[in-house]
Amino acid sequence: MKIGITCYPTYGGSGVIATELGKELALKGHEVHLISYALPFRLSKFVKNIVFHEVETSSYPLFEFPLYSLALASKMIEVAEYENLDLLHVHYAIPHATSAYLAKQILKDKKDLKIITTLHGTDITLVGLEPSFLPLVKFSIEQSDGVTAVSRFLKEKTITNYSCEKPIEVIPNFIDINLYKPNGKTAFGERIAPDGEKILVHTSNFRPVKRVPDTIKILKKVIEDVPAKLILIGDGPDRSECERLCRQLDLCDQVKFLGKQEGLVEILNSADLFLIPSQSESFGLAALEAMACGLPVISSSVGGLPELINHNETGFIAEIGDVDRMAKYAVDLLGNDRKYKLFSKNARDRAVNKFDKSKIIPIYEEFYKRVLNS
Ligand code: GMT
Repeated sequence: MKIGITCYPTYGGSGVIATELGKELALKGHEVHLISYALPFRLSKFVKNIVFHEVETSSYPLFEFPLYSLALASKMIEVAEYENLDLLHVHYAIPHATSAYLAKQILKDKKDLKIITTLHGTDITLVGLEPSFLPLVKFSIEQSDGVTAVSRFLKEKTITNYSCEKPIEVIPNFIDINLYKPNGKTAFGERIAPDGEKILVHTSNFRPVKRVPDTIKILKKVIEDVPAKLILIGDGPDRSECERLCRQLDLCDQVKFLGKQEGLVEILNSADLFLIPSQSESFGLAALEAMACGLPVISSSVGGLPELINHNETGFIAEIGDVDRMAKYAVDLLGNDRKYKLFSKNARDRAVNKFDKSKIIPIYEEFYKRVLNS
């Protein structure tokens, strides 16, 4: 198949999934055309069968804001026509599904370009709900030839919040279990915790929806019972507040801010527990990466997290903001070696058995075929 893929190229789970999907499809012999405003960060090396098409927005004194959605639609038309695409798979509805709709309509006398939209999270649960966006998002989803959501939760939200009548296929996110795997404790871990302290870890884009300050409050409670450190990976609007909270709670020596990092597998392997106390999380790809490395996860009970994490088996789930309970769960696991090992194995097994790329990529291929034949 000749497949166009559009995604956000910067840090973020939707861009990761879109790019990794593109790479896997290319490996299987499909021709993949990635269309975005910058080279996706997961496409750092040459991959046979993948071509990148950059969307450029021209500036003109009359335009106070760049016309990205239109520039994207124009690039989609160009690539679909001249590369003879069979379908265009867009990740994150806003504005990608709308640009794709425009491209499809403009091309309709020349070819039947099929559009597949994958819903990832805040495109449905937050941004898309803004009254000015809602009709546009609903329309663009319903005009897609195929729609997928990364969890049952997100599918249900789309149906209820948008009165969406389009069938939605749930295709969960995936991971490469041969890349994300337990490697044993690393030298990095010994540097962070030289006295054998336990290591908690969290990775995100530090947006308010991630509730990163909760991870620091959890650590504060955990160290009352178990010596521990917290590694925070990523960057974003809440980082300064988190640094201030560390100073206020006198935790500067126990919390390490690493900023954005590439070598996630090594860092995850140095840690013992993954924390994801989000306010909203449609899937939780970061938690899946940790589970694949054998880390039990402590999460809030929101969105798609309960579909990923089995409570009292691969980790623990608590109410949003209940840092006391989350800390109790952490102490329970970190202080009981036998239980910890069992949870660690369960977490890895669940990632391997349910979310390995070898299980999910064929589901996408099958879905593509169905849409092409519709
Ligand atoms: O929706 C977002 O906030 C952005 C998006 C992204 O691009 O990272 O995250 C969502 O998609 C990820 C990949 O499917 C999921 O793992 C995240 O849970 C989801 N984020 C939220 O729902 C907040």
